[in-house]
Amino acid sequence: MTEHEKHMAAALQAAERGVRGVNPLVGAVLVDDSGAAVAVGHHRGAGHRHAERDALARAAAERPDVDLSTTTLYCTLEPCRHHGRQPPCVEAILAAGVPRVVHGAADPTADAGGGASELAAAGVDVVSGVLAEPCRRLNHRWNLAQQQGRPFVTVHLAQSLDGRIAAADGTSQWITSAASRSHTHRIRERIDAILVGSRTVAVDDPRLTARDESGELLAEQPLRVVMGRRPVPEEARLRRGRPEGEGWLQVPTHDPLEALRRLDSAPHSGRGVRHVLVEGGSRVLSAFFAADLVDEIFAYHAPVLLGEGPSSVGPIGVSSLSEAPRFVPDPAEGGPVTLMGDDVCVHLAPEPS
Ligand code: AOF
Ligand code: ZN
Repeated sequence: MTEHEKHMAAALQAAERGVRGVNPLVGAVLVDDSGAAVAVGHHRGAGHRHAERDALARAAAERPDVDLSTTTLYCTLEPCRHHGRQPPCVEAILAAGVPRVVHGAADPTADAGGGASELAAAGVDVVSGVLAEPCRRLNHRWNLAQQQGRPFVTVHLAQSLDGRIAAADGTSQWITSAASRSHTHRIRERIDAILVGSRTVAVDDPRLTARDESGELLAEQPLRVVMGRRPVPEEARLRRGRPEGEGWLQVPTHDPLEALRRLDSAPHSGRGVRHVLVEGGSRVLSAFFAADLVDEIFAYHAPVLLGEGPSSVGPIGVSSLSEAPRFVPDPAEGGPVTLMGDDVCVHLAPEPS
């Protein structure tokens, strides 16, 4: 391993502490001229400061003795050059007077990408492509979603040990633990939209709001999306009162890509919908899996056997093991496996291509 690769590996590790979705996972390490790390930063997720600024802010707070004009900034992603929810990292790097930047993957987006050449034009010594492959793999599905011009898709599977979502008589509350459900509500709070099938709305009458343990609404609420053609019943809880009855829409299609593209331009929090949580039911889930539109899975496995009950995912067109989509542990958010009450929550992503 070269010196550059060693520091990039540390930045990759830091990146994994973040939350991927609207934004990618990004890590940054500031190193002095003796090769010692001065500060480590990471991006916590959309709306939070970027990894580069995080590292620079930590250096300013914890190591004011270090002269930044003698340092090198390692970052897993090319520093951004645009004003989004956050100001451009390129500006912060130039303002801090950091003379060298080493980055891993390129930023594939049209607006934020191109920061490396801006830095080089301003006289910064830029090295690109160090550990480029692992840096790209860390966000491979995020990159794909950007290329396809659609929101990032997280899927939630709350199921029994044998992959079922209800008993034979339809009873399903609650299969998973309170801790698992609370985790889901925290995810609901930070995504832009939650999507379920029109059949699920008719059968389960879900509220699809983000709530705390006592049932109070959390500060941020997702747009609620019903996919499919079945009419939403007049008495559905989705329609009722304020704020319960606000912020929902129906996309009358069975094509998941079409549904996502429509959502991309649906207004939410002053911007488009860029991160969608798909919660079910089994038909909607199979449509998303069959179309390879699942970027991330949180699978909650409760230690209960339901045997005869319906399974969480319906047919996906797989007739032989060799055709079955495989998933790999997703290191984001503190690791791929978490105990939640008596449940095991597994965080997965499709195998990188
Ligand atoms: C970086 N460092 O840590 C991240 C970057 O809405 P914003 O302002 O947060 O910008 C999001 C875009 O910036 C995102 O789509 C991606 O292109 C880039 N993410 N860039 O320099 C970071 N998270
Ligand atoms: Zn940035």
